[in-house]
Amino acid sequence: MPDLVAASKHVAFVLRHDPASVGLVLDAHGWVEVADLLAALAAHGHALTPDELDQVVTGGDKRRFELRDGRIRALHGHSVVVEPAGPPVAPPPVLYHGTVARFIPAIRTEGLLPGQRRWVHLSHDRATACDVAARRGRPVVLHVDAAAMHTAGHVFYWSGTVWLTAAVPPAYLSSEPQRR
Ligand code: HQG
Repeated sequence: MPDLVAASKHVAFVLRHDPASVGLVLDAHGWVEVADLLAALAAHGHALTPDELDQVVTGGDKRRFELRDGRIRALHGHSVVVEPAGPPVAPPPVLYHGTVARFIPAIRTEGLLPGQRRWVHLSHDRATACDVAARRGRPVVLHVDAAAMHTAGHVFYWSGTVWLTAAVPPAYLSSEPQRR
């Protein structure tokens, strides 16, 4: 039985960043045939059974993958260029971004940029943003005026777990009051 967290990380790596590492090519929306993925993983020493892949998709702490009609794709996190998972959606008025203090000076100047990824990832609630930030250190949560961005023509996508947008200019960001 493989470690399902490690398996999930590897499947995420393949479907988000480097399908060629196991000889796969994704379609424009990031899909690949499940049978092709399982064969490619097995051929590269990362064999998973269909049941184990199901557990990777349905288990874990959050929804990262979509299985449909015998195909699978990552829903967020891509660095490879793929079309967004769905059509543009009007966002809630406020979204949240969890980061850490060392990035704040650059974020104040440049806004939120996707960096290595295809999209900037935003959270629908503060608690989720804290969890995202805690991967890197003590969380700093920024509020995003998504309503104003939407009015100004910025496009948002909902992956089912995270909100995606191309970039967030600094004018739409605000810090929370300091808590003691
Ligand atoms: C920061 C995980 C300097 C940004 C999470 C973040 C999420 C800047 C880091 C998903 C900046 C990028 C994505 C700027 C942004 N200057 N730093 N102008 N703009 N940053 O990992 O949002 O578990 O690429 O604040 O839960 O942390 O993998 O993005 O700290 O949903 O499914 O640059 O990844 O999902 O880091 O995380 P990331 P993220 P999974």
